[in-house]
Amino acid sequence: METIHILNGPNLNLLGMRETNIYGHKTINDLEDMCRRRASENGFQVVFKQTNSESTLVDFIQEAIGKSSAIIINAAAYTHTSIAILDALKSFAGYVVEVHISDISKREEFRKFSFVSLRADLVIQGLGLDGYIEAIDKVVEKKVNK
Ligand code: CA2
Repeated sequence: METIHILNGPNLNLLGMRETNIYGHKTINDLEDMCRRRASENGFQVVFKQTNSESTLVDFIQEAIGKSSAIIINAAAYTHTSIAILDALKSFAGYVVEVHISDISKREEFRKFSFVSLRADLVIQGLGLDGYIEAIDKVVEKKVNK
């Protein structure tokens, strides 16, 4: 069975607990359940991780190399700052989908630039947690159309 790595960066463990006006009421556990369900309905298994640490996020990306056909990543604030995460993603040969819960193009100036976008094959933003489901669907489509 093919695997998708779904990787989440800093503070996303607080989903559903704070800033619900921006990020909604569902928790990271709800998100993990939603992703696992959608992936398994389509014959994929999921490695789902969250970390507050930049270096651990780099480690998670490296773990996907040779194991997963796709990475779905919400690098959270590291999106806007991390060349290390960009470099790690460049070492991964599979399909990369960048997801943001909010629409970063419509928020503060400092959120408008994304290092992750320099490697991502697809960017999905502003769809709330449904953006992750959309990302899984795109990975599935990509495989079907191969
Ligand atoms: O919209 C997104 O998904 C972001 O990646 C979320 C990041 C933010 O830094 C990016 O600019 C856009 C922040 C994640 C923090 O998530 C929280 C969730 C609930 C409560 C507090 C923070």
